Amino acid sequence: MKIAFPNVKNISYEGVRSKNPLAFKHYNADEIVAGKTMREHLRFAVVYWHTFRGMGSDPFGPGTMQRPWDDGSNSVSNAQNRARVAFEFIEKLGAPFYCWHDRDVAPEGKTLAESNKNFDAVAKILKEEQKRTGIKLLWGTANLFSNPRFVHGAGTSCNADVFAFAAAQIKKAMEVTHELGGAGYTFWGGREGYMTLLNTDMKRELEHLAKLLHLAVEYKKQIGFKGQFYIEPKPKEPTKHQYDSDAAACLNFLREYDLLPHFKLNIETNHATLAGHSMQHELEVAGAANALGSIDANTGDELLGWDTDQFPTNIYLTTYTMLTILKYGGLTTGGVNFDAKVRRESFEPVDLFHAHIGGMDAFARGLKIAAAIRKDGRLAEFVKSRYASWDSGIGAKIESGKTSLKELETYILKKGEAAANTSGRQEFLENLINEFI
Ligand code: XLS
Ligand code: NI
Ligand code: NI
Repeated sequence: MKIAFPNVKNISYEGVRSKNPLAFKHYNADEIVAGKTMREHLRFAVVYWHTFRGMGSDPFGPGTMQRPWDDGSNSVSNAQNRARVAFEFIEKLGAPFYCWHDRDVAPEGKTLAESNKNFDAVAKILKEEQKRTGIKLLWGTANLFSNPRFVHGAGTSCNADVFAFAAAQIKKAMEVTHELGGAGYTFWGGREGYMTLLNTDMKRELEHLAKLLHLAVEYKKQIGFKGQFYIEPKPKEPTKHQYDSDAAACLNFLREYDLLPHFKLNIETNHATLAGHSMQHELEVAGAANALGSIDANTGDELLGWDTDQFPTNIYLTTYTMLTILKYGGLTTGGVNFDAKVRRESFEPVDLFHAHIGGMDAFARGLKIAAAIRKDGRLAEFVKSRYASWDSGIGAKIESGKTSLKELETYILKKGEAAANTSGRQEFLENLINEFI
C-alpha cells in the first residue's frame, strides 16, 4: 500500500518549548499523573466518521477535503484501503483507540445480506490492522439515521419493518464489535425523536425504544459480549426534539424501563451546549448516578446553534472536564473520543494531525491542571467545609433519616433563627482555579 501521510513521522512529545506543529507540547503518554500514565487516564480515540469519511460538505456546498488516498468510489476495495490509511494515521498520532459506525467502515449494499458481507470484508482488515498496531476499538455503533429508510427514526419509527431493520443492523454491529474486541458499544439516538407532536405517539415510541435496547441487552448476553453499553444524550438535530435529550432525561428513561444496570452515558460537549448545559453539568449528573462512562470530546460555538463538532482547545473546558472525571474515579471502559471534525476550510490531510494534536494537548493540560488542583486540596476542602453543618447535630440527624417535621419545628422554635450563612466565595474560587491554569 502507498503511504498516505509521507511527510508525517510518528508524533512525539517534545515539551512546551518545542515550536514543531507536529509534536506534542503537553501529552506525554508515559508520564505519570495522579498515579497513572497519561495514556491510561485519557484513553484517546479517533473517530472514523469525521476523520476518514467527513468530506466537509455543508448545506451550501459540497465537500472540500483533499483525501488523495480515497478514489471517491463506494467500493469495498476503496473502503479496505481507507481502513489501512486510518490505521497509518492513528498509529502516527499515537492514539490507543478508535470508534466507528458500521456504515463508516464499509459501503451499504442493496440488501442487508450484501451490507453485512461488505462489513465483514472491511472488518477483516480492521482486525489485521488492530493486531499489527495494537490499536483497540473503544466502541462500535450502528448508523441508524443516514439511510432514507430511517426518515421517521429507527427504534421509534412508526414503521415496524424499520424497527426490525434497525435491530438486525445492531445485531451485526454488535457482533463485529465483539469480534474486534471492542471495549464498548454506543447507542446515539440518531433520529429517535420527533419533528411534530401532531403525528407522534410519544409514549408508544419510547416503549419501542426501550424494547430495542432490551433486545440488545439480551443479545449481548447471548454472544458473551462483555463491553460496556452507552447512551449518548443530545437534545436536537437532526430532529427538533430528540428523546435522549440530556443526561438527566437519559437516566430517567433508563430507570423507567429497567435498563439502568446495563448502560452508562457517553457525554458529548457540543450536545451539552445544545441542551443548555455545561459539559461539567452533564458529567456531574452522570457521575452522581454512577453512570459516567465515556466522553465525546469536542466543542461547539456559542454563536452557532448547531452541532459544529470542533476540536477542543479551551483549557478551562478540559480542566473542568477532567476535574469531574477524576472526581468520579476516572475513565475505565470509556475514553476521550474526538467526535470532532476539521473545518471545511482546513482541507489538507495535515490539518487532521494539527486538530488531533491540539485536542490531545488540551486534554493533557486539563488533566495535569485538574490533578494539581486535587493535590492542592483547597477546592475540595472548601466544598467539604461548606457542608459541615451536615456532619453532626441536626444535619447528621436529617441525613440519616432519624428526624421528623415535628422535631425540626421544635429545634427551630427553640433556636428562634437558623445559624448564619457563610459566603459562597465564587470569585475567590475562580481565582483559585486561575492559579493553576
Ligand atoms: C452525533 C453523534 C454521533 C455519535 C455516534 O451528533 O455525536 O456522532 O457519537 O453515533
Ligand atoms: Ni458523538
Ligand atoms: Ni455530535
